Amino acid sequence: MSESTIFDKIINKEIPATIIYEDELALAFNDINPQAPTHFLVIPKVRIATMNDINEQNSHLVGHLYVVAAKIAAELGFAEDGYRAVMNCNQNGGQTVYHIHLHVLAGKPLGWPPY
Ligand code: D5M
Repeated sequence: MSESTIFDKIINKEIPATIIYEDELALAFNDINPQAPTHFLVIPKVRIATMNDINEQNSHLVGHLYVVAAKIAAELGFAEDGYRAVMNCNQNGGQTVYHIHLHVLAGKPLGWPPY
């Protein structure tokens, strides 16, 4: 597993992304391969490779991802209709980028279970 990912390049503005929110801890940008009318990712600026690497020391960053997601949901106007926030972990979870990210999907009724 490499030490950095394409998301570091987005954080450092080395490659373009449609950034919709940024603060000192987190960044949110539109997913390049949207799976819903609205699909963006919320990531911590500090790299945590997978959900398995979340611990007592960095869990405040994960909580912050949810705060940011809910704030954007309110600002973009889909909080009341509803949405899904999901984090994939490792191969069976469908993770492809090893820098944790909260997928936020909205804009239509979403299917469940997700297969
Ligand atoms: O999700 C990784 C997600 O990252 C996947 O939905 C595509 C998205 N992605 C990958 N590269 C980019 C760039 N450059 N901009 C925006 N979105 C991107 P996972 O849960 O790891 O499968």
